[in-house]
Amino acid sequence: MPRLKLFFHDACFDGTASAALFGAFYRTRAPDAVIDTIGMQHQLGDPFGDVAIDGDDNGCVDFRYTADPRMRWWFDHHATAFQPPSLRADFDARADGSMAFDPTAPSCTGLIARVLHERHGWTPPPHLVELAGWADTIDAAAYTSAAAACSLAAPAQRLALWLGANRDPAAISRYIDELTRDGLDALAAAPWIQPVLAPALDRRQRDRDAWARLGRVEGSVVVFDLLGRDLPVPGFSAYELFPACTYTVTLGRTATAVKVGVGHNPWGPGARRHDVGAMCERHGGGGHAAVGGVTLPAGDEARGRAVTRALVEELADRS
Ligand SMILES: [Mn+2]
Repeated sequence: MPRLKLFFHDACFDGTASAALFGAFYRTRAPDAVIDTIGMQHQLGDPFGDVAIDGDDNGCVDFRYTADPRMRWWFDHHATAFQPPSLRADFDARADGSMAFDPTAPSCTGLIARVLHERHGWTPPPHLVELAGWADTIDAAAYTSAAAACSLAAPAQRLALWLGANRDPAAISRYIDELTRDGLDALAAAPWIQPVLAPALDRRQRDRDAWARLGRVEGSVVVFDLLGRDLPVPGFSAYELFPACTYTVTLGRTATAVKVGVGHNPWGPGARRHDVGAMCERHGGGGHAAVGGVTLPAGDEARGRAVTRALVEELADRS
């Protein structure tokens, strides 16, 4: 049986939804195909450096471009998809019907659905149309309020929480596989999801209380220094808890990296005056215009603090 290796942006609603949608399309053309899904994380240097692109066919969704000629399918919407930027020329020279890049697309899932329809006449089944709609909402943060963004009422939002809490790569592969066939409500109610989802819902409530105590307001920025704390990044909860802030800067660490995250409050009182992704790029990171981040080597907390300080100084409107 032919094997498709499908690389996707790991632990991300849009990344996994992109993999599910593309996998469903792929199966319409190759019903026997075995699809191996492989989560990818942004890192310093080439993230494909020690990754085997060795399926009978290979694809990558919602993640950076690689010039490796074995990567036949590629779809992304991140403005920083080409790193180094010279890779863009390789894409332009190679681009054919199996690749697409559109940094204006709200989600990669929506981009894939549109492109596959235009080029291949494929219409996704209703549950995948719903999935692409939620990916557009979640990835572009197209909510009417911070409260709506932080709500965990909808199955898609509960599953996004599950994706952030899950630590088992095999479970992500199962999640993608079931999403190709099943609706979000069925998956959010599936018994195998609950052992991770239920504690995650409890923990979210406790974390909210901790973020409310920890946030430090500096001008128009709210800063969260999570180093040494057992706390995830606040995400949109920062804007629900600190509605007057224009930007949030978060310093934290994972097992493998020190990370600085920057976001603009889309529901706040202040317009965005900075290209956040470009700012982060100057510190070695990247992102979108309104959301970005810098990833540093594990242990480099001093540089993490220095980058945080520099970003806060640039963003804080102290007038
Ligand atoms: Mn995306």
